[in-house]
Amino acid sequence: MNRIANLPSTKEFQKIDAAHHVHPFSDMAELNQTGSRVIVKGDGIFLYDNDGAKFLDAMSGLWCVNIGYGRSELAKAAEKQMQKLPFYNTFFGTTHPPVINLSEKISSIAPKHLNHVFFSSSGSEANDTNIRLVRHFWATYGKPTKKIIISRLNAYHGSSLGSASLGGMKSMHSQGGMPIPDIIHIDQPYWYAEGGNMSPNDFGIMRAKELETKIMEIGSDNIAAFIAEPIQGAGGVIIPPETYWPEIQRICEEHNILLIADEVICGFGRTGNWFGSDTFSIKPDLMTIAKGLSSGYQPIGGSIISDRVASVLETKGGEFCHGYTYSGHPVAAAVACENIRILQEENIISSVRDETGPYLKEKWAELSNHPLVGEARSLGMLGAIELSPEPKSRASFKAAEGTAGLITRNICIRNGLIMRHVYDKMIISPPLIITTYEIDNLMSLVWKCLDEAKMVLEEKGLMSVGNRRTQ
Ligand code: PXG
Repeated sequence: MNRIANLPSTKEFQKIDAAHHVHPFSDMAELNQTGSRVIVKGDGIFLYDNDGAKFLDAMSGLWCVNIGYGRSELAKAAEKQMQKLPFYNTFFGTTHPPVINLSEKISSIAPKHLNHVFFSSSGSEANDTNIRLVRHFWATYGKPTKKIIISRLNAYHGSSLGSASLGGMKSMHSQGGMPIPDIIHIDQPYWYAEGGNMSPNDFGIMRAKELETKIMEIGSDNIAAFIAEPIQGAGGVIIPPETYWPEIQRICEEHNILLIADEVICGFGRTGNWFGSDTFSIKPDLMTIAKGLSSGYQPIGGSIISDRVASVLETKGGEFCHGYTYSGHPVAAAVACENIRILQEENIISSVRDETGPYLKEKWAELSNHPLVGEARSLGMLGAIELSPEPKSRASFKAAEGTAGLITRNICIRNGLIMRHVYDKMIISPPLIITTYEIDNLMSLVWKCLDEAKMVLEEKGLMSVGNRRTQ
């Protein structure tokens, strides 16, 4: 793509951006020195910047553009709805066709026992709703002491005060007085870094049993729910051992704890089924959704609620004093409906399950032969590479954590590949519409960037070994 002629120059854009725009999760002093990347267009799996450079977007924006960029059907759905009814609320006994259609549609694709949706505009808001909802549920049920929510270290559940407290990101908790009371964290099922010499399956059971130990310690009469992502996304695409989820499910059921599956990343096809809960046979009481619900074309999220929870709240709960101006926003809802139609009619999710997901898995696994790679794991359209100076021992780098990852990420961008780093993990989450041909192109870029990264790390003397994870 050539530059779009009538736009200001990149330098001009960057100057105004630096003067007036405060970016999320950014060190503004540092960013304003280098200047922001100005993205002006998306098409399929590609993005274009203001200078005409093309990038393969292996992150689907921020894990969300599941059907890819540039689908005019969604633009038309938004326009049509804006012309007819751009806004009306769903408070005070009112509703409208887009929110009715979307609630029904979501219920039809969600696991059978989940048939009720409370809408928000984001995953953070939906998780804040979940905190209030599970506590209100237990109070209504006659067990008001059941208030504590158990989550996991290195989980990501959003950035608002409630949802960031649910999350287990230490860097976030260190700013702004978090976590809020009655939220506690247990360890994560991250075998590569924390499993030592245990087998992944033994490790999975051990980490699940930590939940049971915590419940015994605090007393199930004080615990409302356990929340977890089927696969941790922002924490670094951490795919749990296969023993983990069945054990978690057993523990939640036996101790009468609600289970919240945070499907903000895993939902809407990313793991090759509609939800990560389908892939791992999880039976949650609540699911958090956002991102892929509209493929990111509109800000919309929600909590899908089980029949059991909904029936208690509907028969005995009275008014749930909670809601957002934009709960069930008509334009966002119309766009989400159109997105789900496309996912269904174009068999996008079954292609991930049967064709492109297995293809990516095979090609991605080959990366474990690269001398800089300690592990290459993937599932559906999610993948991670653990960078290591000594792959055999799953060793970390001696340099500060994240140094090698940042260098590799910058090399990727210079080569036209958007692949994120989480400390020294490289991660991908490509649009679900990526073809096998495009996966081949993605893989050759990844190999090239890893080769280059190894060279640069060697040149800079950054290949010294830190901790070995196995003896
Ligand atoms: N739950 C999960 C599992 C998420 O991944 C949220 C909730 C919050 O959603 P909203 O729509 O409020 O952002 C998320 C969001 C990253 C990154 O750096 C990941 C997210 C958001 C921003 C950055 O990987 N995930």
